[in-house]
Amino acid sequence: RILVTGAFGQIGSELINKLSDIYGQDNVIATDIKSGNYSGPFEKVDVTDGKRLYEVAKQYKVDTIMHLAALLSATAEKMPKRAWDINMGGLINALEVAKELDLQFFTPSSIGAFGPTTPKEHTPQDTIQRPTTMYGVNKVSGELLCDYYYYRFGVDTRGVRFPGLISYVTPPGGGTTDYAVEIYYEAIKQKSYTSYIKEGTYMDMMYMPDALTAIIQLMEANPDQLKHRNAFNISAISAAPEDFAKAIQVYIPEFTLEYDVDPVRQQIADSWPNCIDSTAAQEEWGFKAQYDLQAMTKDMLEKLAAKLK
Ligand code: VAH
Repeated sequence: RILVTGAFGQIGSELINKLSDIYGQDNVIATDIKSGNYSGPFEKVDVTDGKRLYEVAKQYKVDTIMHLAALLSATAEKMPKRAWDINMGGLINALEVAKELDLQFFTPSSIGAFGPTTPKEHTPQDTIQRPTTMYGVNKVSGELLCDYYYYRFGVDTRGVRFPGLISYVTPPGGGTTDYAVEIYYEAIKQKSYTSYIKEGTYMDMMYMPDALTAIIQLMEANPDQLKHRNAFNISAISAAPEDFAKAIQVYIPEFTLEYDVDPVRQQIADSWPNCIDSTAAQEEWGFKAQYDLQAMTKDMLEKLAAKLK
């Protein structure tokens, strides 16, 4: 039985369906601060309420927690103290439940866990992590906290550093990489997009199906193979806004891209790597992304054309 926090966010809303397909919907307990579109078990849980989280995990006799509830990078910069309370308070509550009930534990880190002094090209699995955003501080702290719960208490914690995730089901909320999702919606709606991230800004990106597969593959991996735990670099695509425009123009030749840079989100993006190295994940648990920019663009435009009809 798996309890998912943040179940109606960008990752959660697709993860609960993927987990239901594999393990059966009765075994996937969705929790969030608001209800959403899911016909399986749902419980209203605010992850800053550790007692409530413990009670739900105990009531449903779960053996795994996938902790996704968090504020993303741009939102966290608007309300850093609140971001600390949710991102760190929620995380340690979830880790405590995993320790008390002996649960397997997943939570994502991010390329946001790196900062301006991190090598930007082929960023190594083990390297300098001095992020300059509250979100990044939360992600580095979260990685260290999850490793601590593994070494100190034996909790089976595992995580990945997600790139910007692109999906057509639930839009992300308050991220820096959200432009890479918006651009597809606007390409369908009005054949043009104004990017708040400037030309030539490279970041790691990944299509949601690859992200979901990575979570399940990592959680099912043989623990004896894992030299790392929190958290694995994984990436699929390194792209800048103009690369998305070129890929879209193959299907919508008249698509145009303009720029109106948002200095706050540009500064966050500039502090992150251009492309990270996924070798450790490939070697330790067989990570392999299926979607490149062209395949993702084809699928995104097809699915959105149907969704936005
Ligand atoms: C964000 N989508 O932009 C998230 C993610 C790597 C980016 O952490 O904050």
